[in-house]
Amino acid sequence: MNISRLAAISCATIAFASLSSGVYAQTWTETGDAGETLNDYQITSGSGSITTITGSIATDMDADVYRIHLDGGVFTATTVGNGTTLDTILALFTLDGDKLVDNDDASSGVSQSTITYTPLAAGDYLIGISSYNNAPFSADVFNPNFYDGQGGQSSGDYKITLGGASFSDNTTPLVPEPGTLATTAIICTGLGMGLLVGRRKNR
Ligand SMILES: [Ca+2]
Ligand SMILES: [Ca+2]
Ligand SMILES: [Ca+2]
Repeated sequence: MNISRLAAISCATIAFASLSSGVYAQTWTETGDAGETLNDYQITSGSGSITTITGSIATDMDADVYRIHLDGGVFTATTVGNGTTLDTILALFTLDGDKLVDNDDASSGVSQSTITYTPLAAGDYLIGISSYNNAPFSADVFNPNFYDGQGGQSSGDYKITLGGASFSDNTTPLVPEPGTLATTAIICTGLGMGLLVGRRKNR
């Protein structure tokens, strides 16, 4: 087999392996500022399980609400151990705005939060994060706000680790992590350079 053809096949194989090895971005990153009402929550979009939401409580009074799909088994969400200094509150709501569960501090001396909840049915729900003591409430069409916007005492970046959930808009094609593509590109570029040098030497 001609060596350049072999290199092309190698690159294709590496790219395919990257795509099929499950190295996908299962993270939703807050786009702009996620809303905190029934009318402007942010819809997570991707493919398959969602394992992480990252974002920012930009001011003490900021709160962010995201729409996710609960798969039907035990659902977990936590900010514990994720490197944030935010004093978080996590809350889970129905699409109608009813608050199902919330948590301020996961345990004594830990100001980050953990929720564990088994939904009656699989489906879409809303998860909210705020800064203590910007407390979560049930919302409805007459008062669509989940938070009163008072009492927040810290701000900064957060990372919510999720279990038992999928993207709400589960239609976006899988996208490999940028690092995987970059590695593939470097390997293939390296192969191409090697071939070029090899050819010049053979002249
Ligand atoms: Ca935000
Ligand atoms: Ca917000
Ligand atoms: Ca807390």
